[in-house]
Amino acid sequence: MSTTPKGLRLHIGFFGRRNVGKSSLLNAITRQHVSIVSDVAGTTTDPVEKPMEMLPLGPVLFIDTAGIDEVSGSGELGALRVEKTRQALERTEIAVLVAEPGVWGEFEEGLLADFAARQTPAVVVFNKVDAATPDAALVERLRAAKLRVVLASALTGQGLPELREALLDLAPADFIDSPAIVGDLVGPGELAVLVVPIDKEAPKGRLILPQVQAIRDLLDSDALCMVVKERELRTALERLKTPPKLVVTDSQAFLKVAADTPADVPLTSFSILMARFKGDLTAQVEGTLAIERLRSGDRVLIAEACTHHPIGEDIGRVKIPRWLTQYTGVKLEFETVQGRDFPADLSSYKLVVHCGACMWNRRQMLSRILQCQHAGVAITNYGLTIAYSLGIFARALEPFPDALARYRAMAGAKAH
Ligand SMILES: Nc1nc2c(ncn2[C@@H]2O[C@H](COP(=O)(O)OP(=O)(O)OP(=O)(O)O)[C@@H](O)[C@H]2O)c(=O)[nH]1
Ligand SMILES: [Mg+2]
Repeated sequence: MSTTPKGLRLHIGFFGRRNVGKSSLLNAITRQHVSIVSDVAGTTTDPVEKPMEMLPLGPVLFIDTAGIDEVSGSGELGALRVEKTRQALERTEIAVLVAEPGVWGEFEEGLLADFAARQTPAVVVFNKVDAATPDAALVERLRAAKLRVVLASALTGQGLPELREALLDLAPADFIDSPAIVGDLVGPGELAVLVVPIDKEAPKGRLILPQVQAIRDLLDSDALCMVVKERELRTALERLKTPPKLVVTDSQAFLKVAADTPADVPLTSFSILMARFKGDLTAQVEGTLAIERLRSGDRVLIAEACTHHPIGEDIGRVKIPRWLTQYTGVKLEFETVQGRDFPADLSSYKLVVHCGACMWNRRQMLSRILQCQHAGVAITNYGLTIAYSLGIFARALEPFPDALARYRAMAGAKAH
């Protein structure tokens, strides 16, 4: 990700008076010490730019500006700081105005006016709420003006999930949407084999969206694409002169397809492709490992983005509960929700197993992931859960080196 050109990174600027905690907030949100923090007002002088990978947003460029206020804004040096900050504002795509409780005036109003004039989306953060409470009427007035307001503490971490969520909400759509489903994994002229079972659950006369999107994405990448049912896979592979670059299967046929695909051919599922395309694969890989911690009586929430009538051996209601129960060997309590009915209070669940959210935009899915992280609840998805329960997790992650490395680092010797 460090190779992402600066121009393609989302530029997030931190503005505010001296000493309000801009650098501290930035460090806290990135969990890295990128700017020097001190209690001497005026520590940051030039804007500090830091390219980061901020989950779930992706490549961002944080700009930590020098604090300006009545004292530092006067004189020659002050004029330079003001000018530098103005320049930072010019390249800022999301502005974070940091203030501390009890200090608000023309300076903050002026910055908000600047943001508005440039049509730069902005979030106001009242920092240091561990030490003092911001004026309720002011917070109310800002919110009434449709501004995002977050009460935070860089010291305790309070409000940081809300700040991340605000940044996600304010980010432009073309930044949020990840470009590739599968085309980046299969080069021009290379072959992908897609395994599509035609069973009772398959809709009559057509393919489902992730399958169609995968085919289209492969065509866009000048790749070759072969589509087979799981029963014909072995014959199809035998007929090929060279092995395919990738096999993608419906998760429900994972075991058979894994058995029929030579070990040196990378294999994954549509649902795992969707975890990357619509969500955050690494975060959901981390969430999957919560399966190891499930105990008897734990509640598992199965969440489906679409509302459909369950048919036969429904994946969310029958198959995933069965596989999870077999793997863990304990009695779990499953609950299913559909569409927008996602519980506001997730605290009673140990794990959320989400569908691939193929009908949603990425922001919606990322927002759910953040909601879960916020509540301290692990979130995974259908394909990842199935691969894990069936003992082929590492294999299914092979096409995604970052996610695989994360899994190996977390699972250590137990990685399978
Ligand atoms: N109590 C409390 N103190 C904080 C918090 N955040 C920052 N501080 C303290 O406030 C002081 C200033 O923090 P900085 O992060 O350097 O502030 P800044 O806005 O970057 O300052 P300049 O770079 O000078 O503009 C430091 O002493 C921090 O430890 C917070 O959430 N709570
Ligand atoms: Mg600073």
